[in-house]
Amino acid sequence: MVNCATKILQMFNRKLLILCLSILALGYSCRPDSIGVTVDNFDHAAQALIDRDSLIDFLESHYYDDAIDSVKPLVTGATALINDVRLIEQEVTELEVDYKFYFLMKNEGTPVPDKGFPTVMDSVLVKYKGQYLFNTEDLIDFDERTVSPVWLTLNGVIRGWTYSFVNFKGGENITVPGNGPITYQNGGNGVLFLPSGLGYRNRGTLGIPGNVNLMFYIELYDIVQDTDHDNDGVPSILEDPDGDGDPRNDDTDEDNIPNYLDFDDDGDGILTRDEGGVDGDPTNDFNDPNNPTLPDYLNPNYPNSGN
Ligand SMILES: [Ca+2]
Ligand SMILES: [Ca+2]
Ligand SMILES: [Ca+2]
Ligand SMILES: [Ca+2]
Repeated sequence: MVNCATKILQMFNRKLLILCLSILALGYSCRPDSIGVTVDNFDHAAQALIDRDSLIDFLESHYYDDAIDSVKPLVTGATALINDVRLIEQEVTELEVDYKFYFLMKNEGTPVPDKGFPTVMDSVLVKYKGQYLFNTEDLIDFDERTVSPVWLTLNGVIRGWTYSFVNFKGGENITVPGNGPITYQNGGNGVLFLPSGLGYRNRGTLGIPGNVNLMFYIELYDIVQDTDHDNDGVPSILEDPDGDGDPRNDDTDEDNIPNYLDFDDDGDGILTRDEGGVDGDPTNDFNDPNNPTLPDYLNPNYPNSGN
């Protein structure tokens, strides 16, 4: 946390600070090397199987009541969530464990202007309400934000959120200029059903026990397209030189600051944004004849030496 705070102060980036505090509110530190995850001897694969069964039990024994926008115990004549045509199942591998998670897609979202889907690194403006499944019957509220939306960044929240929100789009900002509350219409809207392994895992967090499945009512209002955490001209989603889709694990100059938070990605003393040529885009400059496929901003030998 000391490193994180120092970096944030160095960045003088108020928005990032707000994001970081929001992440902390969700029970996560912003240590970039291991966001919310600690190595332990817990059998996460076994827990994933337990969670898979209990999530399916829950989806078989509950339904979504459209009239009151609420998940309720199944009643005669209602369609169980597991059979609801709006329920989508996805699989993901996280830290070498296979997980299934589910979401009820009520509305995908109709953004105006069209910003498309967020990436796993983008900032999102959301409203949500969270509950955890105490058992297959009982839901416990642990969080509620129904008054005003909050900005979060999808690389810094529980992984179930990261993987779910990329399926939704934002809406249209209809806030009255000058004095109105922030108001959106036609945003993405759904309910997430997440195994503990994509939530707070075996450790839990403030107010949430370990090994509990989570349910969230979510609304996605807006996104920051091509979120650029370090404002160096390279969108965070592209600061992924190893190409595994996860920019959190890339640190070209090995200074313990991942590239997406690093102003000088190759550590050559020249800021990445100053290695972007006339168009300001660092991703399309390849000037080292000895290494013509490596962009200058990731090449510590260009332009300083070795040429
Ligand atoms: Ca960047
Ligand atoms: Ca990566
Ligand atoms: Ca960078
Ligand atoms: Ca540099």
